[in-house]
Amino acid sequence: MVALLATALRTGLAWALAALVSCTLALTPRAGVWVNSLGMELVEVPVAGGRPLRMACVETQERHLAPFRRSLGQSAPASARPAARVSWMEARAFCDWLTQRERQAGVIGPGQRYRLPTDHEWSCAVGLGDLEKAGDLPEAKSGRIAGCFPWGETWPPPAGAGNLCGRESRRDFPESFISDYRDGMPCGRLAARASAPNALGLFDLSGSLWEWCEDRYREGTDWRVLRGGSWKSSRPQTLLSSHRTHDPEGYRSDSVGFRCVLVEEFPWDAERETLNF
Ligand SMILES: [Ca+2]
Repeated sequence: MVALLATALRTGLAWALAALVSCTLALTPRAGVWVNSLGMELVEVPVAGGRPLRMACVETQERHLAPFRRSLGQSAPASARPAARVSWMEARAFCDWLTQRERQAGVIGPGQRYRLPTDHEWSCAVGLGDLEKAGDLPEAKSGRIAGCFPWGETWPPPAGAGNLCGRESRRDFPESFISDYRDGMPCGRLAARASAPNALGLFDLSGSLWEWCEDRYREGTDWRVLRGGSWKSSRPQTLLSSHRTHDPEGYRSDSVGFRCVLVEEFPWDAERETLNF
C-alpha cells in the first residue's frame, strides 16, 4: 500500500492509484471454463481496449506438447508437469500446430487461432490491464507498478502465492531464497496449480515457469518478453506483476515455459509469414 502511494506521488499517474483497488479485488474463481482437444482448460480474459480472449488456466504441460513433438519425430514425455525448456519459437510452432489440428477437427472455427499472449494481454490476465498503456513498449512498463503482485500487495508472499524460491530451496539457493515463505514444493519440482487461482480462474501467473509473450522486449533485438517469475524467483522486484524479463527466441531454460491463448484472428500474421519454424 505504501509503495503504491509512493509510486502514485512520484509518477503522478492515476494507474498506480487504481492499482490500490485492483490489488484488493477478491480472488474468487468463476465458472465458464472451456476445454480444448488436448484437455487444456481456458477461461475468458477481458482485454482493456481490445477483444476478449480465452487463456489457458495453467502453463502448457508436457502431455499437451507430447503429440506435437511426436509429430516431429521427437520423443516426448506425457506427464501433467508444466513443460519447461520450451523456446519461444517452439511455443509458437506448437500454437500453429494446435490451430491447424483443431480447425481441421472443427473444434475451433476458421477465424480462431492459438498463439502466445501479447504482453498487454498478459497484463490484463494479471489485473494490470487498466493500469498500463497498451501501446507502451514492455521494457518501459517493466517494474513500474510498485507493491502489486499477482497474489495481492503483501510481502512476504502469502500461502498459495505459487511455486517460488521459498525455504524449501534454501540449500540450492542459499543466497536468494524467501526465508519466510513455503510453497510445499521441493526445489526444482514443478506441478500445475501450485498457486491459488486469481479472479479470472488463472493459476501460476506467479512463479512455476516464466511465460513467453509474443512481444519483443526491445525493438531491434530477438529478445522476447517473459512474465511472472519462476520457481527460482525470490526478489520482490522480480515477482511484481509489472515486471518483465527477456531472452532470445531460441532460448531454453528449466525455468521458462508458456501458456496459450485462443483468439479471433489478430494481426500477427504478417510477421508470422516471415518466420520459418
Ligand atoms: Ca508462471
